[in-house]
Amino acid sequence: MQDCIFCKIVNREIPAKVVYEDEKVLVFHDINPVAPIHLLLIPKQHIPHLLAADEVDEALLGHLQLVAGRVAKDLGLEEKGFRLVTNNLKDAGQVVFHLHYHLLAGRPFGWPPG
Ligand code: D5M
Repeated sequence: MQDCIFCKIVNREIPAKVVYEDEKVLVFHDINPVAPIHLLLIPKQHIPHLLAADEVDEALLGHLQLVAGRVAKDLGLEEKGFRLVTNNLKDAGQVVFHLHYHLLAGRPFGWPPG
């Protein structure tokens, strides 16, 4: 999608610190980290948010979660754990309208979130 910042990262039109890539998914460092580890996992395909996803995206969404687990393992988070968050639309605080999961780790997190 033309004006989407994450599509531009996928197309290498703007830089990002990529830590994992396959044919469907890209994982890179968040530009404004809120934890010692703060990665973004995105489908390469432009899906604005989960409400815009469909049955045809089922395998892709499953794949994204498996990648999150693998990346977390590679980062040595088996013991301490991590948080996986997706903000959908305005009240959740979504600012980039290309579906993404925040993988957060490296410090304890409170519940409920603010
Ligand atoms: O979070 C959107 C997230 O996207 C936010 O944590 C900043 C991050 N962001 C925005 N632009 C970039 C670039 N260019 N590189 C890396 N990270 C970026 P949301 O869930 O929509 O509130």
